[in-house]
Amino acid sequence: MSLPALNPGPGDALLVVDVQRDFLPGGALAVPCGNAVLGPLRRAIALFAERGLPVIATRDWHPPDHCSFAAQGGPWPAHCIAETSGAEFAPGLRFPPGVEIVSKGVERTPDAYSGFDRTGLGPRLGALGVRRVIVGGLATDYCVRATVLDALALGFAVAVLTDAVRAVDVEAGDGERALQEMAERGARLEHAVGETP
Ligand code: VGL
Ligand code: ZN
Repeated sequence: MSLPALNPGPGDALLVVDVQRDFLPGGALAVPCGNAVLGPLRRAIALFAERGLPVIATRDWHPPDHCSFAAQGGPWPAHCIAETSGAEFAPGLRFPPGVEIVSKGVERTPDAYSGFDRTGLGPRLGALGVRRVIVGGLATDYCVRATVLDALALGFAVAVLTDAVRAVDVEAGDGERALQEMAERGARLEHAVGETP
């Protein structure tokens, strides 16, 4: 027996947040068990593609002297520098031909955790007729959280795929607290997408 899964349809878009080499094991800012999101996201991407529903991938795309890096007094090691291998999407995600890529944090300052932050993503989703975003990726307590809270504030319905997110957990429990906060603001927590078996 397994739990029912979210069954996507018209008005839904899949939002894959920052699934980049630097956030995976061995990367510059590795999220613990970050590669656990790959299988669930591969399945979600395939299902959305099969159904002709939009798939949007955000990426952290920083200049080499980005304000969030330790060398500039920021909280993080250098990561996801534009055009470097660390900024590449995880190998094997298999995005569909029509995938839309949203780059964020592209200026030296300020940082941007949210995929909606000065990217045009909100209006773009509106133009696509999207009413609900289904979100997975990295990291639960930073870019997933910020992206989900912005989507809710903009009036989109949101489902977070709990099997398809992992947290940095700078403090133990950060990821769980972030999920709770997203749920309190109106996001639904769903374990996965797919047909109910
Ligand atoms: C992220 C820390 C710094 C993220 C990005 O994608 O969650 N976290 N930059
Ligand atoms: Zn970053």
